[in-house]
Amino acid sequence: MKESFKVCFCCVRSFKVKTSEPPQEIKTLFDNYSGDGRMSVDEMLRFVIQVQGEKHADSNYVKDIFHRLKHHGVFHPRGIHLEGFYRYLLSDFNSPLPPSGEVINICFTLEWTLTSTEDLQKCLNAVKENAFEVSEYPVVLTLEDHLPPDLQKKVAKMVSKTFGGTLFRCTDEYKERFPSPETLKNKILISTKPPKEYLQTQVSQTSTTDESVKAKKVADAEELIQDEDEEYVAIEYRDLISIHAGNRKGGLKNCLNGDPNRVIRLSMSEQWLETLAKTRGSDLVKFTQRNILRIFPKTTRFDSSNYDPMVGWIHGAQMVAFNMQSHGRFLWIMQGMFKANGGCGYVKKPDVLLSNGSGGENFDPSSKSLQIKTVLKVKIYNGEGWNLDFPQDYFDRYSPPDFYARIGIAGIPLDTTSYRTETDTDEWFPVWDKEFEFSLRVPELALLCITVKDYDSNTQNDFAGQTCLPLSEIRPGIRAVRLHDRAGEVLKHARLLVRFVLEPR
Ligand SMILES: [Ca+2]
Ligand SMILES: [Ca+2]
Ligand SMILES: [Ca+2]
Repeated sequence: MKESFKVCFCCVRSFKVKTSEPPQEIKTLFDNYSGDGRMSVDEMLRFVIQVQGEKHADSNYVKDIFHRLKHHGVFHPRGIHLEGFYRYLLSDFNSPLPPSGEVINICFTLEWTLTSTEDLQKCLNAVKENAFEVSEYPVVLTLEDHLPPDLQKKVAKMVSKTFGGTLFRCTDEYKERFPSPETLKNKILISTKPPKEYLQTQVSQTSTTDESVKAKKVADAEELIQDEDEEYVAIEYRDLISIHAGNRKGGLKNCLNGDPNRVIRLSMSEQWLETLAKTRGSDLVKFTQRNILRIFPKTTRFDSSNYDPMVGWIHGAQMVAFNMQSHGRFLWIMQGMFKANGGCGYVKKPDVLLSNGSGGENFDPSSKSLQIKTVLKVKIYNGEGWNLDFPQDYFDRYSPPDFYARIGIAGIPLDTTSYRTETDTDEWFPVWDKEFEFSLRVPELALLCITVKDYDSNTQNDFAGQTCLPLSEIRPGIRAVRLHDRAGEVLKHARLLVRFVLEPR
């Protein structure tokens, strides 16, 4: 078959069209695990256990796979052919992450002005109705308010009445130690105060392009900030607050000292974090063992771009605030991280951040002496599906796309690295057959990031899909890696066939 691109009235370029074909290694595996060109349930079970590493699989599991393949029209009662086997490998039910319940992403953008308590009531009702739709884990509501005491009382009443028993109230037993998300299941927590970063974000979203006007607005906004401990906070309102914001009056130098008598939430800008990470990495880790650390974007990000969330996570920061409206690598890393734990929105910190070394020392993500713990081998065989997701001339006007893949690790500095495949020129079904090896010191904190692009010699390469996967949950074996668009929405067809091997050292 041929594919034609019309260049002008009289000129047409034609390209031979291949289809998605099983790579040689897949054919060999099929031969090894099948007799007379068909793979039976028992043979498939052996493959699933030995190659895919699914030790607990049984024949019902394989029968279920066969059943699902019926919809692809590649099923035979006595076993599957090579085509069926290849379709199984590339199918949605052969994901590199463990199967989880369907996750619905709910994103609220709420703007409430003082003029209407009706709107607030609507918001509170919406939160109440949907808070535990996806997971039972707690919902933290940060009230970005600037209210006089009489209105605080009013809000306190509304919040208490709406949420009733689901509202978590911080009793004395929790003053020195935050309860775990497990204990807080089905609870709503209120966090304040009107954080500086909120005001700054508001300023940064104003339409003016005059930097001096913006700087003035930032200064004005900062002056408006009231300390949470100031007396005029209504008692009813204070009682609702279960996560108390600490203040940063001690400055950069003293902010990590903490308070032995109570746990706090500290908000710090990405710049503070970067400065502290350079010289006081293990102090940050220690601070976040007891307290909550929240990172927010620096005020000069007027374009709502994002910063690298890894810096916060590898130091144990529990909340890393993001601009969800701007796309790019850092947003993909954020989305990748939260694919873990069934996509419920909470990811447990690895032990390395919670426990101390034999000498009582805290983990330092920038240490140069960390030992290699795991070697990850990733083989990218090929890819398919772009011809179904994109128009013929989407990537190149007069020829099929020239795909290459970039594959890398986001993690602690020593683990962070990336490689790329060769470019497969003029091919909708790229074949790379290339293996990459990663030596990892802290695999618990690593994400595997893959981006596919169309190579262009004269212009910027075109984006063709991406994914980030939490390494801690990657299932070994040959897997179908689905790709997502810039915003993180999964593409319907585009996917890669990839083999993962994890070797402990
Ligand atoms: Ca192009
Ligand atoms: Ca091309
Ligand atoms: Ca191209």
